[in-house]
Amino acid sequence: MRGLIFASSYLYISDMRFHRPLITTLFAASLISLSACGGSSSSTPDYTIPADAGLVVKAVPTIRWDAKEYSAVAGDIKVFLANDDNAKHILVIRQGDKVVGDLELAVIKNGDAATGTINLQPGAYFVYCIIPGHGKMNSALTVS
Ligand SMILES: [Cu+2]
Repeated sequence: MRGLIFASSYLYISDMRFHRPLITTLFAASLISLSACGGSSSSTPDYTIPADAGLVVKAVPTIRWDAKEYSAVAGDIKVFLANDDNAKHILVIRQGDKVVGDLELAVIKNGDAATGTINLQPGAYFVYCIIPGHGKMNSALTVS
């Protein structure tokens, strides 16, 4: 940056005609890089699914999980939740209608992701969203 400032002030002193185009170019370049960062495409998710995730759940439009049934291996299960939907979701694991463990994964907006670990014995569970009105987000989870 020091070099750039020096270069532009040097040009300013030496030749006024070169100064303006340089600043304009720098400004335009920074605008382009800003829009490249801010622009999010729906086809390319912002998150990366951890390789060691034992349970991957995605919220998808409209207010659903991406599967009706999930499965996982008993023990410490790394749960990864991604939001491909546009609403806020909070995932918990339930057995019957009771929450199991203290896992609570929240994803506020599209592109958000959250990771947590829960220890589960073999059995039948549900992947559930505790947001009011999201009762459809209640998929079976078989742990074996
Ligand atoms: Cu939800």
